[in-house]
Amino acid sequence: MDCIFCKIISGEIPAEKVYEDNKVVAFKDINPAAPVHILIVPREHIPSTMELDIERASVVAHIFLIAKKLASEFKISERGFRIVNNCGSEGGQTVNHLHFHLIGGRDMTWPPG
Ligand code: DGP
Repeated sequence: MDCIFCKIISGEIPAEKVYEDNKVVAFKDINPAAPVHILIVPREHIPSTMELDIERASVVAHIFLIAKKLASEFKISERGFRIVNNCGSEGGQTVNHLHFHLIGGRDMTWPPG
C-alpha cells in the first residue's frame, strides 16, 4: 500500500519516533507548526475518521491517553496544548491514514484557519 505513514510505522521511511506500542506509533511532524508537534497514528491503516467503526473506535481513546502521556513528557501539559484531527480535503487532511496532531509550546489562536 502506498501510504507514507504505513511506511513510517514499518520503518521503511525514517521518522523521529517518540512512542510506540502494539496499537499506535507517535513521531515528530516533518513540518512542525509549534515547538512540540507530534503525530499519533494507529498501526492499522484506517484512512480517516470517516472509516472508523465501533470495532476500531477504541484506538481513538488509546491515542488520547498517549497524547496525555506525551504532553506531560514534552512539558506542554501545564500551559495547555491542542489535539487536532483533520478529515478530508476541506478539513485539511493531506495524508490518508488516520492521525492526531499533538501541538503545543506556544499560544494557539481560534478559530483555526
Ligand atoms: P494532515 O494535514 O492533517 O493530513 O497532516 C499530515 C501531517 O503529516 C503534516 O503536518 C506533515 C506530516 N508529514 C507528511 N509527510 C511526513 C513524513 O514523511 N514524515 C513526517 N514525520 N511527517 C510527515
